[in-house]
Amino acid sequence: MSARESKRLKTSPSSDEPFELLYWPGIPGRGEPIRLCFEETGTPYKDVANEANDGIKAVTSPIDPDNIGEGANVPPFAPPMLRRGDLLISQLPNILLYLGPKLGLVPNEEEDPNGIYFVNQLALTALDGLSNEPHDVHHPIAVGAYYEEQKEEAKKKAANYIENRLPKFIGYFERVLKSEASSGGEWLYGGKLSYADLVLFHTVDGVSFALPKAIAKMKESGKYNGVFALVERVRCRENIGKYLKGDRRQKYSLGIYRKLSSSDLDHS
Ligand SMILES: N[C@@H](CCC(=O)N[C@@H](CS)C(=O)NCC(=O)O)C(=O)O
Repeated sequence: MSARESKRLKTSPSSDEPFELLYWPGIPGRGEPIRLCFEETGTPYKDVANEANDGIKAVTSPIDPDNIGEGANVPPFAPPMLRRGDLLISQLPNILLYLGPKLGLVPNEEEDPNGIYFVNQLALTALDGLSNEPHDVHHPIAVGAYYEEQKEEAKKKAANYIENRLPKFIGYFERVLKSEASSGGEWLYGGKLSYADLVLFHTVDGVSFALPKAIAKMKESGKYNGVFALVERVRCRENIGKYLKGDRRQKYSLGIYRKLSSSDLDHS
């Protein structure tokens, strides 16, 4: 066996090793869809930075510019990260793709070998338009600069997002729910809840926090009833419902989903 092959084997955890989420403490952020996968399926996990006093070190250490990685793992660029045994992976959609088959949140591979790619496609689209773009609304110029330094640009970006991009993305998911692929319009794909539904729930919930008036208008229009019904369907799932009311759920604040002052939101 080559050194490379033996390294690869080292990062294949056995099925009983615990899942550890490494993400910034105190905000839902890009860690939330991962938490929702665990919560929905009743899978035990450790939310390291929120649960351990010095848990933040577990988040900062792997992304330290001097850290050249652990064993065969590629050094991660940013949280969220998932640790399981010797394996450490990052990038939210990549983590969802890893967890999907293990937690039963994608179609069975034998019955529908392409299903996982459709679920991934849907999750990526929701993350593009309902997570990454809302983040860029309040940070249109520089991720590392304060919102207050980019307020003028944020105002223009918010108006455009509310007018064009938000309805385009929510409208896309409404279209998906009407498609044959959805199988009935209850869930996005294959007539069964997948992690794409959890991502859509979280991202619409987050945008509803950040832009409540824009979302209220969309609800009133009656054009997106399928999407809003799906969001409520996820909210009322037994395990998710308990989680949302419990202590583990972090509150929205100044993360991806951030309320802008009313003067910044003429069009909302
Ligand atoms: N595309 C990545 C984005 C990761 C990301 O932007 N993480 C944020 C926290 S939500 C971060 O800390 N970024 C640090 C940076 O970009 O310098 C993903 O989906 O995981």
